[in-house]
Amino acid sequence: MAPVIVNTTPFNDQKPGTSGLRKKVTVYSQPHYVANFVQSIFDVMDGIAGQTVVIGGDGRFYNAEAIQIILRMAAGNGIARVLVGRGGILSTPAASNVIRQYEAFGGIILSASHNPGGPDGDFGIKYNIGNGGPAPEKITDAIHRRTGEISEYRLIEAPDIDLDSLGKARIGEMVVEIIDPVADYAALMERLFDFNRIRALFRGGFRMTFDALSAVTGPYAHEILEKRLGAPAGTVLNGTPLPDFGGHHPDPNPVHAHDLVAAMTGANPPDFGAASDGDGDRNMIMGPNLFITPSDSLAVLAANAHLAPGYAAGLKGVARSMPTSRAADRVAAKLGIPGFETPTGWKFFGNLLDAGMATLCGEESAGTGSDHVREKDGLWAVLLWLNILAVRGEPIGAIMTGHWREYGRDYYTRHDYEDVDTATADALMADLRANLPTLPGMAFGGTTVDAADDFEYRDPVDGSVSSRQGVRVTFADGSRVVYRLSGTGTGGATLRVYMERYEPDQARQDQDAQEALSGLIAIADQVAGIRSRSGRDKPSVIT
Ligand code: VG1
Ligand code: CO
Repeated sequence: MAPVIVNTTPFNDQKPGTSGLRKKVTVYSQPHYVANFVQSIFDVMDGIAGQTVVIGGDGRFYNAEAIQIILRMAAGNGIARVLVGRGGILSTPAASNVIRQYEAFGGIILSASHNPGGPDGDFGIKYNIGNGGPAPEKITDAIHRRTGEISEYRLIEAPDIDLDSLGKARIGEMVVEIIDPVADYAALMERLFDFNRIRALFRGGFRMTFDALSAVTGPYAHEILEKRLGAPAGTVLNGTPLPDFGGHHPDPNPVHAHDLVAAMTGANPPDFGAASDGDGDRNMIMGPNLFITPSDSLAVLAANAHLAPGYAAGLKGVARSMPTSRAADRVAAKLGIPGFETPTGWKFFGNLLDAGMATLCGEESAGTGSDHVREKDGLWAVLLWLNILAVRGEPIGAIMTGHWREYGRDYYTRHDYEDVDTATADALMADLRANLPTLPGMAFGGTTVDAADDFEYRDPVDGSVSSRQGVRVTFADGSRVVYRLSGTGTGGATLRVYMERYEPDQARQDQDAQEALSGLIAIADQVAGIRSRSGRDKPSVIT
């Protein structure tokens, strides 16, 4: 069957950000918008014809419509076989696993992750390469260039495929296989973790709450936590994926995961609480009346990973994104393994994982993962915590406190100023960058600036350089402030300010983070003039 060639003209806004191309549904549903971007991916990915490609998404509004378009286009571009999660569903880590397990050429993941969904919400498309991970910058840059030149796309005209029934169908020559989105992923988790031990933990009365935020992890959590591990029914909250996430903002932080926070606060809360995000790659971890920062979580997981069968041989290295606290570095140093600092976004971990230089990776934004796939993985982090809790037999609060006593505590907070006028945010960053040479030596609130730079990363595997990744200011007392603009938003600009201070004194490790960091928070404002320039007197979100 010959493909139909459709004439088109470029859109000037198809530049992928930190994690794919995210736009409002109203932008994505314009005629040709999905097709232009997807054709640009196919045009850039030499050799994709004749290959297997994986397609799945987080189930948000427009997921199924986009998949039907992409399937016709895949057939029109000579793809031999497409694997699609039933219902169009694949969590991001599950998609990464399917790409690897079936040795696919790559995958197209439909998600705007932690951004809200629904007709007025966001949608996104991301391309992952054959290692299962997000396409590196070289490829996303090439896709963006292609979107500026595109003049036609190809498709095979065919009726919609039934995405809800397992099995095979065809579009022209191309085979479409609808697969179970959970089975392969659950089997991988059983190989990595001691399910018997975790089952025994639950049998002993251990209680947990998992908030799926009406997003993609519901079916995974029901199957793994309640069915395979025997956690009581009701452990999973908001476990049915909904196209608008039931109105939730599917971002697992203390502000948006309010059901989890409510369940974990007060008298007699469960022993352990967790939440994931829209596409299942993030995790939020709580103990009874206790929020564990993602930076601390990465450090504790690195220090204890050997207690899980999949990591019994030890770790090769630990990598964290630049704004993530340095708590993980302290664990790496003690273990005598390398610690890496990469720019924000999971795509920068891929080379380190492929080269066997790092085993665990993490970001302050609630992303943690390992070399089992090439994406961050929310449920994986929850299961690693459960495995550690089962083996150590201590409450999570005691494990956290013990960690601080051993390594010291890196007090940490991130302040987000959302929906700031783009010109204002750009000018603030430009002025910060312009002031970098004069900052060192300047005094602020009892301390002085030690060093200031704009983070540049040189990939140790392929030598590629990524510059302008965020302004870092370190102070003589060892504290640090990082400023960067978000690359995942779809309206205005979001300024992220990351602050941390190391506290080695055991007697001072149990304060509230906002109080412990109040001096540094004031300094961060002084250095960049956030309040005066943005007109905001406080951040929109504090995590
Ligand atoms: C944010 C986070 C970053 C994360 C990215 C994608 O990016 O800060 O750590 O990798 O989202 O996560 P930004 O550019 O907005 O700061 V996900 O779970 O939304 O795919
Ligand atoms: Co996500």
